[in-house]
Amino acid sequence: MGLNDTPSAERLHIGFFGRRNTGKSSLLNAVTGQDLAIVSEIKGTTTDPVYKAMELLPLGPVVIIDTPGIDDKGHLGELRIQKTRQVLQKTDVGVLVVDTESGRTAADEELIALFAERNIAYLVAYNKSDLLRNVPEPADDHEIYVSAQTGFNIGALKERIAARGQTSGPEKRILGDLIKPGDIVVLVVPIDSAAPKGRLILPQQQAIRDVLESAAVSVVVRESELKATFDRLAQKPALVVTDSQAFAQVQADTPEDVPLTSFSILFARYKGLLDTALDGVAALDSLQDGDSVLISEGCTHHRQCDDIGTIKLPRWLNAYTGKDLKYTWTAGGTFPDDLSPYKLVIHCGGCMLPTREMQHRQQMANAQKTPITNYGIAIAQMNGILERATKPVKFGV
Ligand SMILES: Nc1nc2c(ncn2[C@@H]2O[C@H](COP(=O)(O)OP(=O)(O)OP(=O)(O)O)[C@@H](O)[C@H]2O)c(=O)[nH]1
Ligand SMILES: [Mg+2]
Repeated sequence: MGLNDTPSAERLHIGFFGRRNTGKSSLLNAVTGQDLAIVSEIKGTTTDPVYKAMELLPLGPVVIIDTPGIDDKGHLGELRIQKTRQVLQKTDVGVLVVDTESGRTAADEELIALFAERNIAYLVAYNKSDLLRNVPEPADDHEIYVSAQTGFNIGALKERIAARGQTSGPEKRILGDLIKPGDIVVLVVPIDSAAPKGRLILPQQQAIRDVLESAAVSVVVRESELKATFDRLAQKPALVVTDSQAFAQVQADTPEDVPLTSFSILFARYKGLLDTALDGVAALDSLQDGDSVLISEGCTHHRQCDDIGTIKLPRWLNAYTGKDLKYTWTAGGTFPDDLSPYKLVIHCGGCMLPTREMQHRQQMANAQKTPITNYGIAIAQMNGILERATKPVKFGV
């Protein structure tokens, strides 16, 4: 991924759902103005979800998702629901496409219930309204009458999707709100055998970008060069941000009066996950012999995270707690519905998962009263520097 690409997790994900043949694929083509999806009069043309990243005005960078139609039997069936849930994990705005002539059915109501369950903003698009003699007034602002065929109301639909997708509140920053123009921020990036060849990982890229936007100065170093860097800088850094894996050395080499935090803490805050993760980490100190810990990763292809999750974390946890713990691992889109077997869930930072999905996993854990924290915060706790590392985000620098 290049620096100029909007990361997938940051794009607005728009999913088209509905019964077979209602015109989901046609509507997707109309909205994007491109022939992306195959359309036919045969029911069940789209067989698997299709994801397409693109720039779409007035929405900006988006991912458009076409989904297979659900059947007309009025009941989604367990497998369909499972498949739909997988797409819903990634969906920010759901467009339920209904054939205007046949209207809404029980299957549509089930889909609406699934949107509601996950707090997903949705619209009901009554398609094929070219076949109606009179287009009725929508019942409420969830509904819109459209025609993929004639283009009727397609512009309005896009605007409504944009309105639904807008997150309220002030724009969130990774660290830009903590620093001033001209500040020096030292970013500590270990380059070990598990680091990706030839590039930086996404959170590092995003942090550098945010420093640039603040007209501040980023100095990017390995932990082995940190000490010498302090000696050379004429201006005291406003903040040091480290990869959690290098905590031990970085905290030793960073003068007490220089604020120190980690990428994982900054991103947990950015995604609204920090408070729960800080509550959850307390469970580390009450683990007993035989307790089970779930270690969850958001993707399946990050060697660096894999190395931390499967090897380093268990080793550190065993040493820190002195207990005989049992470990379970999950990776990628899977996350257990039932968390009751676990005394603690330690999740990766989720840099490749949509924020919505990370929040959903936290909510599941909260609802089941299972403590949940993340890799970086657990590592800070085990290194005895959680208090120091959270100070900059709690009290500023
Ligand atoms: N009259 C009319 N026909 C439409 C409209 N939109 C789609 N169709 C027709 O409806 C049929 C199904 O369209 P698709 O876009 O393949 O429907 P789909 O919901 O993606 O279907 P599956 O992938 O099979 O679930 C095709 O014959 C389209 O030409 C519309 O706005 N008006
Ligand atoms: Mg289709």
